[in-house]
Amino acid sequence: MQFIDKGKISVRAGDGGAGKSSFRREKFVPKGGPDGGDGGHGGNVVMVVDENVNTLLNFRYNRKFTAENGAAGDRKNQFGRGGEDCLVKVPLGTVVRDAATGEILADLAQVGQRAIVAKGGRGGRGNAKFKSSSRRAPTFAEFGEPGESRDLLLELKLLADVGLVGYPSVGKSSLIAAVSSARPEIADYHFTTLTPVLGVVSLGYEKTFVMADIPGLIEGAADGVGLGHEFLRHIERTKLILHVIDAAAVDGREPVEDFRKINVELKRYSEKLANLPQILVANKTDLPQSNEHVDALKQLAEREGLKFFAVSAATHENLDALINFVGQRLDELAAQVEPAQIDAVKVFNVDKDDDPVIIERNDAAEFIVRNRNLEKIVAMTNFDNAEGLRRFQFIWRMKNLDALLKARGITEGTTVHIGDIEFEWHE
Ligand SMILES: Nc1nc2c(ncn2[C@@H]2O[C@H](COP(=O)(O)OP(=O)(O)OP(=O)(O)O)[C@@H](O)[C@H]2O)c(=O)[nH]1
Ligand SMILES: [Mg+2]
Repeated sequence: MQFIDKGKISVRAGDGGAGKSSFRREKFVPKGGPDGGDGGHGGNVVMVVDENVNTLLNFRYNRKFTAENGAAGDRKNQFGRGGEDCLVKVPLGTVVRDAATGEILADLAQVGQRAIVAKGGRGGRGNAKFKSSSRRAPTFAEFGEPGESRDLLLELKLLADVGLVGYPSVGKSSLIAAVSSARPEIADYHFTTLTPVLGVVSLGYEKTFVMADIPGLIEGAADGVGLGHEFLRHIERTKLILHVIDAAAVDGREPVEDFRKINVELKRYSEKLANLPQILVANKTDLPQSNEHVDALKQLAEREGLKFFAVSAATHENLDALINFVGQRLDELAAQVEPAQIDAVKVFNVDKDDDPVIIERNDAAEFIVRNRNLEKIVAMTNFDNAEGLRRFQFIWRMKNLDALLKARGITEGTTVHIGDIEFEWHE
């Protein structure tokens, strides 16, 4: 659809800080215990809905967002400082997808809403954490866990400010065509409009609002009769409803009765929809037979406390007054908006429960072991330290990797790659 704005960005969360390996050194304490502190947590990349951002334009020039790394731990059990989060400001209505899988990670529909799209790495544990009854002086400390990184697709769904509702053929599509550049199909049979259409209405320099035209409603719409309730959700998030009525009663309809019936359907569909402010728009006033109904509709609007406009989509009579009033009402409604209820921060983690060990061979007949958990441990292990190496070997045995490699025909001295490291395999 023409109103979808798109962007592609890369995000990288901060790595956890390295844990420290050190020992207490005090006067009169010749052999102090391990006192290396943990590294700090890496910063997250967080999307936040900002009402001052209206488009995804910024992401065409700025495509990389990186959060700060955690600081390393230090002696005397000092923990490293956590890395700062990286905040990415996006417009209301942004949908965030994982570029690799297409999976929707976040649907940001409220001002202030936040979503963590890349999680910072855990800080590495200092050697103080590895002390146990059997290992009183561990020299081993972990490196920090690498932060998540991923490519994201951003999509901005244009949310309509105003929705048009009414019976079929009352002139909803004619109205949107008259006030915007939208060009929906218009015809003298029912259900001409089959899918929602959005139109941007301009009120002079830099001031616009978005109007949504939906298929006509009939009795039973809330139950799915006609084109039904599927389309009502498109206007549930609008701020204002233009209730369009055929004042000329071209179909031999009863205009006042139509107004009631449509409102019953709206209410049956959702209380929220029924409670949206409405403006009553009597259309087709260019036709002489409208005269007898316009007064009745005007009185109806007075009784209901609604603003009333008698217009003609065909001759554009009174349409300027209508859209100027709508623009003004929208400004007022925006000013009195209650502080957004902000959803709890959602965390989207690439770590899945299923983490299979995958063994592949490269062109040089070397072995490549893929396993997210193991790769993470490789990144966090200091292999120059004998204890770190032993710990890695322990996890290696736990995952039964020797047997898996042997089943694939590994021989003495063959190179094995895991993440960034490689080593020679020996029985
Ligand atoms: N005379 C006159 N005819 C109008 C006016 N507005 C719409 N019409 C006619 O009414 C018929 C229906 O108009 P549409 O705009 O397609 O009505 P709609 O409400 O979108 O109808 P659905 O999409 O079927 O729900 C068409 O033949 C239009 O030309 C008007 O102001 N004056
Ligand atoms: Mg239509």
